[in-house]
Amino acid sequence: MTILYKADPERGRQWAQFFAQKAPDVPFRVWPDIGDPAAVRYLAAWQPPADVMQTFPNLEVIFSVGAGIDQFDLSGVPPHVAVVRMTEPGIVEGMVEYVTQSVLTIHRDLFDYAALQRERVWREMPVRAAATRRVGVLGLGMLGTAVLKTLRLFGFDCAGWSRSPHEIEGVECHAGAEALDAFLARTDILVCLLPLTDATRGLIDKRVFDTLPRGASFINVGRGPHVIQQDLLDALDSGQLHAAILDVTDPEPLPVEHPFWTHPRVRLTPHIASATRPETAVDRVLDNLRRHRAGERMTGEIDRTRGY
Ligand code: NDP
Ligand code: OXD
Repeated sequence: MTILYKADPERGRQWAQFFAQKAPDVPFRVWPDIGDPAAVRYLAAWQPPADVMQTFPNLEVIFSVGAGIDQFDLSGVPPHVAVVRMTEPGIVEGMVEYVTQSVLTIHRDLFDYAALQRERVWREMPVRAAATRRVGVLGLGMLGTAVLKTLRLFGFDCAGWSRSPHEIEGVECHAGAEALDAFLARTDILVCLLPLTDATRGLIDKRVFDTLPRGASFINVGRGPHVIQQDLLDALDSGQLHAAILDVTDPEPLPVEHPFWTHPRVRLTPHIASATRPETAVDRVLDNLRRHRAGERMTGEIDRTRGY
C-alpha cells in the first residue's frame, strides 16, 4: 500500500521526511520513483498523470496537495476512487493573512497614496472607520468563513454569498443565484473565494461589476477563470471599479504583454495567497488514511457531481 507524491519535488522531499518521522511504516514515494505501480493505492498530487487509472490500476484515493481540485482531469477516474482536497490549517492561516492585508490596503487608500507618491504629492485623505466599509466574500467555505471571522474583528461590515444557506455570527449571509445582486449591491470590497466549477467559471463579469456600488474594489484569490478579464479592465478604466488585487489570473503565469502588469490600479501576486504547509499536510493525509481504512468519510472529500 504505497502513497505516491506527485507535485513540487522540493516539497516532496519535505513530505517524505515528515512521513518518515510520523509514519515510518507507510511506504511513501516521490514521483517519478513510483516503485510497483500496482501497489500505489493513494496519490497526493497537484496534477495526476493523464493516464492515471491505467498506470495505477489499484488506486483508491487521490489527494489534492492544494485546497482546490479544479486542476484535476477526473474524466477517466471511476467513481469508486475518492477525491480529497487539502484542508490543513496552514492554508487557512495564509489566506486569512493575504485577504486581510488586501482589504486593509484598499480600506486605508494605499492605491491612492501610491499614485500620490509617484507624483511626489504630500496630501492627506480622510480616514474612514472600518464599520463604514462593506466587505463581501463570494464563497463561505473553509477559507471564506475564516477570512470573514478575522475581518469582523477589525469592525468591517461583513457579508458572504454561498450556494446553500449559512449562519456566521456578525456576517450577513446570502445564498443562491437569486440573492447575488442584493449581496453585490451592498459590497464595497468584493473578495472571490469560490471554487472553480462549471457554475462559477466566468461568473465575475460586467454584470457583476456593474451591480457593485461605483468605486468598489475587487480581490481575486479564487481562480483566474472566475473572472472575465476584459470586463475587469473595462470596469477599472471606466471608474466603476476603483482597484483590483489579483493573486490568480488566466492563464498562469500571466503573459508579459498582459495589461494587468502595468495597470496603476491593479496589484498582482503570482498565486501565493496561501500555500500548503508540508508538516500539517502530512498530518491531514495520515488522519485521512486512518479514516479511509476505518471506512469513515475523509476530511475534505469532494462531491464529484457538485465539482467541489
Ligand atoms: P470550500 O469548498 O470549503 O468552499 C467553497 C464555497 O463556495 C462554499 O461556501 C460553497 O457553497 C461556495 N460555492 C460553490 N459553488 C457555488 C456556487 N455555484 N454559487 C455560490 N456559492 C458557491 O472551498 P475553500 O474555502 O477551501 O476554497 C475555496 C477556493 O479557494 C479553492 O477552491 C481554490 O480555488 C481557492 N484557493 C486559492 C488559493 C490561492 O493561493 N490563491 C489557495 C487555496 C485555495 P456551499 O457552502 O453552499 O457549499
Ligand atoms: C490551492 C491553491 O488550491 O494553492 O491550494 O490555489
